[in-house]
Amino acid sequence: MSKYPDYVKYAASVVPSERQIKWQETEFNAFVHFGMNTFTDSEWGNGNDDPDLFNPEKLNCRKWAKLFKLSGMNGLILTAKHHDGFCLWPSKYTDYSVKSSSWRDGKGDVVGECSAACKDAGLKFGIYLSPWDRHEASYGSGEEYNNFYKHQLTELLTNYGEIFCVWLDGACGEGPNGKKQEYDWDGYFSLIRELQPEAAICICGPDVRWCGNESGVCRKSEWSVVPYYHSKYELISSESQTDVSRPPKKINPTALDLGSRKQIRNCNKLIWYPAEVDVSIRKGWFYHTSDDYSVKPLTKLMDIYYNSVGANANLLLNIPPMPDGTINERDMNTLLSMGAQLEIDFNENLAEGSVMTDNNHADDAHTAQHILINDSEEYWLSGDKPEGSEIVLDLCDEYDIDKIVLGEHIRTGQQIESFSLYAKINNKWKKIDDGTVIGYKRIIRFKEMRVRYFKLVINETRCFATISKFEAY
Ligand code: FUL
Repeated sequence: MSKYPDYVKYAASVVPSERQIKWQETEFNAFVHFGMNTFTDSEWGNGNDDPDLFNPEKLNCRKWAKLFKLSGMNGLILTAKHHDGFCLWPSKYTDYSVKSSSWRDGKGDVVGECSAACKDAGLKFGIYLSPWDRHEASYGSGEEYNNFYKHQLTELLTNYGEIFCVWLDGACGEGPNGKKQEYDWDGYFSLIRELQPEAAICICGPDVRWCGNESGVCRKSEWSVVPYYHSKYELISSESQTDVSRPPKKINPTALDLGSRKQIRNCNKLIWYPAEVDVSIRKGWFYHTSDDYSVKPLTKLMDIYYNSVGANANLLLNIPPMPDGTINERDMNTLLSMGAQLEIDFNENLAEGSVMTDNNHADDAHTAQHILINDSEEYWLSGDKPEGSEIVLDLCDEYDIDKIVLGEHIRTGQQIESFSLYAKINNKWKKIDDGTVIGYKRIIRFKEMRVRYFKLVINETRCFATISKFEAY
């Protein structure tokens, strides 16, 4: 009889879809909250503002895209429509859009300009389309509104090239007497799948999980395999924001562990549901002059990066443009220094061209040396008894190192449950760190030390173990 309980074997067999892998590989993306709220100095507009207020005189999405690219980002998600219902593209299905403003004589299209700018800059492009719509008269009617929403989705998913992500949030601030709309989530999802099969449906959707707060942190152990019910839209909506003045700052203390053995033991359906951390560079999601002094400093942004991208989650950092359509100098300078810092931090992988050995591998095609081949399909795979496996990295000389980057070959699932990292100091192995989740990426930071050898020990796994990244900086 196998030593692994069935529920562990089941968890070990859950793998990501290709679209989830592609999404995960984007790692760090920009969120752009821009719309009517930008001009009314608000966060949640009521849907009754004059379209003429929308007038971003100096809008040039190429400048946004260039800045985000220089900041180390790989994609951009634009709020095509926020809760107030004002559309940044000339939708055929409502007049509450750019076409009713005198901006560019009603011929402007922010979504079009932004998607073209992203394409040119080599960024992926995604859309946020708020299901909650405070302007649309059919909102609350049920089917009529669902059809309206699907028409808008269709416009966005057919006219603007490849979309890598559709970001749906569950926020709704309708009070007890407000209009309640029964969203046809399943209908939305199948339409997205039909029109853009590669697009990840995030947050109120089956592909990507919200980390549970808006302050830029994820869990210490951010499992990608979690009980299926975490992806149920009723649950996600019920936990979403209902009050504009109270953005969720902390992860619900009862939801700090989603995927350990304890959480999955009695669960009959599991899902690959990786986490995303969304946070604004400023206090608000939209631009407010009064937030100009709340721009997060570089050190904070770098911590957020290491605690998300470095902890098996993607980072979606919001940068809200000003009413003239440009990005404030403070945000711009901080972002540029973040891009430069990332370049410095990951300037040269000193593990390249070095030697990796192991005490256990499945076959000759999966020895530790395969980790060093620059191809995500080359990886180390444990043989029998993965617990206690060791991989030794020999840098062939001593270097000053302060970061090790590890990654599992997630295409074969998430397996590692506990690991330890050692460095050889004065001929003795010294433990640098212990951890649980590695997943797609785990960055371990420590005080700089002069080292030639590192050793990774796999203490516990689900059914086997893989490593596809072991880098030193
Ligand atoms: C929330 C919204 O209510 C906020 O305004 C913002 O768009 C955030 C990203 O999602 O649910």
